[in-house]
Amino acid sequence: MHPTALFGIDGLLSDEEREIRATVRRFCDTELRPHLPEWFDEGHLPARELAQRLGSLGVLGMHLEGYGCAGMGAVSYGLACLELEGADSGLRSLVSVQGSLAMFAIWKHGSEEQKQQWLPAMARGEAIGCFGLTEPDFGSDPAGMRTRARRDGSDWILSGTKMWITNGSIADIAVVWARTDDGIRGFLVPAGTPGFQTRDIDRKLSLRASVTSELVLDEVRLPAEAMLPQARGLSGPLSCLNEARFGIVFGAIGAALDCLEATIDYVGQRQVFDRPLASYQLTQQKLADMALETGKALLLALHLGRLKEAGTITPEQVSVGKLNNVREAIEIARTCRTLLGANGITLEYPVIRHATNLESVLTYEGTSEVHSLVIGRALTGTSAFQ
Ligand code: TGC
Ligand code: FAD
Repeated sequence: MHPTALFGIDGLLSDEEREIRATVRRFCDTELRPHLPEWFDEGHLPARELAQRLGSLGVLGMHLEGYGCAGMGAVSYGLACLELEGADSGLRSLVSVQGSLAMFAIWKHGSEEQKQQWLPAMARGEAIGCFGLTEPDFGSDPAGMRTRARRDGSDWILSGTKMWITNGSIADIAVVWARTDDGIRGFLVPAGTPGFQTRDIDRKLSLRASVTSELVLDEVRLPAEAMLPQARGLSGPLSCLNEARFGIVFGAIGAALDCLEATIDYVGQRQVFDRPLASYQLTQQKLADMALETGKALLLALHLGRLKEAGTITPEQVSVGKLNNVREAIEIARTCRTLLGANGITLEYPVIRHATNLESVLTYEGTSEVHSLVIGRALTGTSAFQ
């Protein structure tokens, strides 16, 4: 029995949602899964080619309305993230950063000209975006950012460094957040603008099938219309994070389920002390606990998806989902690894790849500690960040 069948999850989905899930699943099975061990091993992703295939699939900015985007519901988007992250967190990251961070920033905060210029091409995967908020010294606390934008006539001059930026070196357009005399503002920086350089972060042991880069802005001159007119203050970038965090609420379950499915299969085959590993009570207890946490996480994700579709979801509720589901997913990946024994440390099985990927997922889009403190602040009315 599939772990989600224990919870009757399919009955909670519409025909269209099940169809989207099946379509993305087929894409992952045929176009991604066969290549992932190699991409992960080599630390290389054919991102530009994949972006176009993901654009044809219709998942880039799929939850946005207009400008060539599919205008799907939140649950459909979540299920696509679940399937993609079931293949690899790096693939979900590519889609999250494109649709929920870069495209959403332009869709929500951009001018009509910026939307027309970038969104249709980004939805097709012909233009790739990245989102530069984090800096070397300011990750959890982006309010401290040092990247600065100053006026020179009607132009803007940007200087600073952004760190850990997904898709950074392959992006055609970078959404860069910078401090101005008027507070934090967002800017669209096209690749190749003089003074703008990127450098990939190599030797990662997590999210190896994903491009992660440093962005260096050295007196980058931009026209006035490069600024996102509707974003003012830290709430601008944080509003985008809500979108990407929501995708992770679903995505993390995909990684957990992929581990669990591989492990259920493995313990049925593996003989220890002359019996299948599946026949031992300790094994079954681990499997039952993991199935419970996976199903509970999926129910939580679906509930948050319905709140999002109703337009009532709050950032604190997204924090509840991100904290719980990533924390449980990483625990499940580690437990699955124990059941696979030594085989669990190789790329022959997806488990160690998901486990190491989830270390990044636990950290990015707000660390588990940041989300605990967001929830603590909501419960007590007192901020413990400082
Ligand atoms: P705080 O005083 O709480 O808020 C400042 C202003 O922002 C508003 N706000 C939000 N608005 C929308 N959504 C949210 N989630 C919001 N949280 C806060 C708030 O109302 C206020 O607005 P206003 O109008 O009154 O000025 O700010 P703070 O400095 O105390 O910080 C709060 C904190 C720590 C929660 C925030 O800084 C935070 O979330 N830090 C974590 C940073 C983070 O998550 N970075 C992610 C970078 S992108 C990334 O990791 C991509 S990974 C790739 C992938 O997704 O695959
Ligand atoms: P720090 O903020 O230095 O945190 C270190 C530790 O201190 C953590 O455990 C943290 O929880 C804890 N901590 C921090 N503040 C407190 C506190 N007040 N109380 C208690 N504990 C605290 N960023 C982008 O802008 N765009 C991207 O596309 C992007 N992609 C990423 C891709 C990858 C693979 C990774 C790993 C990161 C990416 N990031 C991106 C950056 C990511 O968002 C940051 O790493 C994250 O926000 C944490 O910041 P930090 O690494 O500087 O850790």
